[in-house]
Amino acid sequence: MNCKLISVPVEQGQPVPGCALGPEALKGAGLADALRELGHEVVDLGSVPTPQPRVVPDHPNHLKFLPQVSAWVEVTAQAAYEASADGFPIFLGGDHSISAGSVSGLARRAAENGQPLFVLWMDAHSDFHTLDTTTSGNLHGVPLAYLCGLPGFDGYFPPLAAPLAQERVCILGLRSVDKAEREALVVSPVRAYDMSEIDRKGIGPLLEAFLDEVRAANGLLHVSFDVDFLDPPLAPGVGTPVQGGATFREAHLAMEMLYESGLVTSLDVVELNPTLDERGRTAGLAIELVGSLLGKTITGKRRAA
Ligand code: 6HN
Ligand code: MN
Ligand code: MN
Ligand code: MN
Repeated sequence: MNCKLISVPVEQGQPVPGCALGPEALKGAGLADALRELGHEVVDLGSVPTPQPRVVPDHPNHLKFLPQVSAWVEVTAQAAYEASADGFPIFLGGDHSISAGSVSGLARRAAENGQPLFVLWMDAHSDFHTLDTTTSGNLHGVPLAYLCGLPGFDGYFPPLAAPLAQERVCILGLRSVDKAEREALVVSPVRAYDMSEIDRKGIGPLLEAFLDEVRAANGLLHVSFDVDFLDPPLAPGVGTPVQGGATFREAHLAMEMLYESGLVTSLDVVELNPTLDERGRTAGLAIELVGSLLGKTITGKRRAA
């Protein structure tokens, strides 16, 4: 695989300083070497340059850094569109607002190629607020709603070349969903699996069913990995930790299954905040998990898909 590292050092979509240092922390902790050891080529495309704020109308809701985040979404979408011409793009955040850009660029590419794009959103949160429903005003809480074409983004976020088909989206790991998000998810075909569902059915069977659908549709699969998917004692270096997250083995199993499926074509790693980390353990675990997603196994043996 030709892995392309694209850094998007944005933290204005969330309230805690330090998240913009995520890409450097992942690279400094050896992400590229870990991928090269697995036999991949790695090119570091550097950082998306900081854009000028976009000119947007005033919004009645209190939204934090809307002109700045909207501009990052626009430039990240363009970077993603260009990078997805070939290879395996890996977007390093930055907060989860960057995925409003990465996924929209990938969706534009997929639509042009006539391929259905599926998205696996691994996250404690659903990020399914619209600009009208967010109560925090933190724009890392809205990317999935935007990508799915929910109303109210026109004029504020860049126009979407191709909204995601909601039935091709699966959220995994939920344990913090706000009231308005819950109301929107209940009437949406987005699959939203919370931790209770994972406890009952197991992460393996839930993920397998989604992968079967991607395979049957001959689709592309983007994985948007919010590090707060993981249980906070394992991964303390995040700005919005929520108790009761995925365990070490659940996370690895998911990544191993994703690799074995052969379906994943791109990845986001977001929300790592190295200033909240404990001696680099969250960055280290994130790198291990990306390794599992890209072919690392315990014994070195391959299992049949
Ligand atoms: N993330 N639902 C909360 C909010 O402020 O809208 C939390 C969002 C967290 C977003 O972790 O990417
Ligand atoms: Mn998120
Ligand atoms: Mn989250
Ligand atoms: Mn639902």
